[in-house]
Amino acid sequence: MKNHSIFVLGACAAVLLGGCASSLGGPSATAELQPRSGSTVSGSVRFSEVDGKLRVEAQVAGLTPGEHGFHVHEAGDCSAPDASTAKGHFNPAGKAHGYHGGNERHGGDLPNLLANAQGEATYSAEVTGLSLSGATGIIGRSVVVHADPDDYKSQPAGNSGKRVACGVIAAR
Ligand SMILES: [Cu+2]
Ligand SMILES: [Zn+2]
Repeated sequence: MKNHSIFVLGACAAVLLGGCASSLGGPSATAELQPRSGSTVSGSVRFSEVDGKLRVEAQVAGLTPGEHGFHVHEAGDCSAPDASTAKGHFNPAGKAHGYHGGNERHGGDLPNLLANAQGEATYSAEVTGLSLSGATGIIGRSVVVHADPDDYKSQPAGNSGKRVACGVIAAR
């Protein structure tokens, strides 16, 4: 009788874990933003796949009010004080820098972050051309916040200025 009770408890635990995983909506990735270029910017970014697009959600603080360039960069290395080690925009399709909603763009080109008067940004966007893993995968790369707005046209990076925060993207 005792053995039977333990078996039932074990089966329930497995069902509970399965239910928990599905309610979280499948695999995702996160990046913790670290300040760079002498800034005090911090925050977190979450990535998940939704209907063939990549959903990007972020909560960022310590910004100057207004728009800030926001991109997935090629290298998962934020170690330099100016985040130059993150290299350029992630560009799996070999295209020019551009507007996130257009066809001629780097995969890593995201809509600008918009900070309020308190320097805080709450962000949610869905973009094509990126995924969690595979040829267009962002895991193991980095996400960078810039001092200035991305103008969505200047080459090679939208003239968005210094890199004020950087985070390496990791599967969670
Ligand atoms: Cu960038
Ligand atoms: Zn770009």
